[in-house]
Amino acid sequence: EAPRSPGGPRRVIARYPHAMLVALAGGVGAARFLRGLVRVVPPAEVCVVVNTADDETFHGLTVCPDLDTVTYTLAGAEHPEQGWGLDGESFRTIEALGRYGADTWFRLGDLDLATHLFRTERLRAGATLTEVTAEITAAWGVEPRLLPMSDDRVATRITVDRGDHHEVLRMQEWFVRERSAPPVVAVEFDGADRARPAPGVLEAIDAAETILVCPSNPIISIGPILAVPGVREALEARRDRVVAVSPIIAGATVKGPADRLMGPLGIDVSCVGVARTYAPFCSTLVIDERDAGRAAEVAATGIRPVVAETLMTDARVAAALARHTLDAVA
Ligand code: FO1
Repeated sequence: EAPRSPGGPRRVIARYPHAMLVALAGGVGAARFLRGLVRVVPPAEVCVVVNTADDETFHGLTVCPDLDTVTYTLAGAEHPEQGWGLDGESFRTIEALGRYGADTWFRLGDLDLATHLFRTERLRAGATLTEVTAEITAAWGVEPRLLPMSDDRVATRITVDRGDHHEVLRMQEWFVRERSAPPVVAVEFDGADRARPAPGVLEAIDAAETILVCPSNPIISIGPILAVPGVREALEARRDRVVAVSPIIAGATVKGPADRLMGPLGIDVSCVGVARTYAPFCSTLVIDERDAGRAAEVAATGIRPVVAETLMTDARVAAALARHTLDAVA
């Protein structure tokens, strides 16, 4: 008999060459959702395709915020309020760097630095980001398979309005250094057109029973994943098996700058705007109870709306949301 798990009977994994559930993920919102998901399905059946267009080089180190946020959260080691970085973190090294006049606005924690040192050295030695990510997740005891969307460099560039001129900022410059304040004019994913999906990404989407789009920023978290050639097409081919969770509740973001990006790019800051954006590749959208009154508008975009509590105040709510999301396409 198959071993039991809290999520019900384990399915026979050996029959499936790839993980049965694929999740497309950005940072904090996705990580919280995935923490719920692994409570209701066997973690080893989950493959997470993670945005890497927020990645940046700081002090010579390759920092991959979304990969690390998902890893630390699934390991139960994340900073509970921030959502990113490690619990109980200190910042002595970054503060000491300030003595030399180095940039300190991106707060790399003392313990977090170990991850960036290890990753940078392994990449320098010739490992791919996919390989290093597998090593890092294994070291943290994280069971789901984490795949960067690509091993090739893709970088989000945000054009902002400075009043008398436009300026192109790197994602972390706009988001962290400038606190998402400068008005957005355009968003581009530098390198996306030449990027190849990381090994296993398209295969996992093709083989998945269900593909989940986590409650992440549609523009700068899910957008870059879709921009990697082949990914959007792979999702379109599986559209009836793709289900998303709206990251917008009652016209506002829970965390992060989605509202500062969607509006200027002509996307309604609502679950309806998310529905319109996702409709070409997604058949079902989980919207929040507070948005139940907009279900008909969502349906009119061609996506089937399903109403649930989506504000993940703790892991128990996240698990219930994951269960609802899976049931929505059962
Ligand atoms: N976010 C901040 O708002 N301020 C920071 O100083 C900061 C540092 C940081 C260090 C490592 C890391 O993995 C993430 C960090 N983040 C910080 C979060 C990061 O900017 C965002 O999680 C994503 O890029 C958006 O998903």
